[in-house]
Amino acid sequence: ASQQTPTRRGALVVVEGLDRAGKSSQCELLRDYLSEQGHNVKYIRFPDRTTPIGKLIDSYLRGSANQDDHSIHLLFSANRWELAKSIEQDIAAGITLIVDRYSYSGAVYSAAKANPTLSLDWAWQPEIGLPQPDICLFLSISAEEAAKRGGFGAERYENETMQTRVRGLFRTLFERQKNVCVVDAGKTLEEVSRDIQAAVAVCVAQLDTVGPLRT
Ligand code: T5A
Ligand code: NA
Repeated sequence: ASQQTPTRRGALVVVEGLDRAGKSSQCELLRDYLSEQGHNVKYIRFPDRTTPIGKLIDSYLRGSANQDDHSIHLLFSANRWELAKSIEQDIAAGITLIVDRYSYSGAVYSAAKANPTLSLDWAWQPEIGLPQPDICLFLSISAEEAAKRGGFGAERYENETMQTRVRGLFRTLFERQKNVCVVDAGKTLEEVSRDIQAAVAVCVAQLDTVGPLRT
């Protein structure tokens, strides 16, 4: 009797960091690298501005619509939940997903608003139960290095006060999280990319032993 080899699941790889840390550039480089290595790979990003919820988020970020802090927070989270099933299905089908921002940005940017009823703990709650990353690469960059990469854009949150708070909150959050790998993002594109490839290679090699994707 012929026996089918079970599909080896894909990995859930999250890339996080401050604005201009180089997340999107590195996600693209990692996607190309993993494809060349023969992996089935997909690159997705949050917020996903294409869905109905994503469109609300987009107009909020551009400043053309206002939202209560809690309300927009829950929309960012809902934007991940609406893709949770498809993330699980892709991983089970053997696709490695590279995710540009995830729950960590979700909790940290909302908590950085210093709204007295929106703590980091409150902000984390709606993220619980989402697919858990096999690895979260945190692209760490100093405020000085980030500033060299061009001025702030026009979107909400792109200002010094927010960025400083976000930096501190990422640190607090990552002290409590597993599977976080801090990458020095102040180096050249190629150097950062090599560091990421090395960390992801270790993660992918362990997939057979870590079992199914956790939620
Ligand atoms: N947000 C997001 C929430 O509040 N809640 C949530 O739940 C989520 C998911 C939009 C905003 O939404 C917030 C956080 C954000 O404020 P976004 O669309 O991901 O999030 O933000 P973007 O503006 O697209 O991305 P960033 O500004 O954060 O930039 P990246 O992706 O970190 O950086 P990248 O790759 O675009 O590079 C920036 C510049 O630096 C250069 C690049 O060429 C580019 O010019 N660069 C380098 N230069 C020198 N050396 C290197 N190593 C370099 N790497 C990149
Ligand atoms: Na980006």
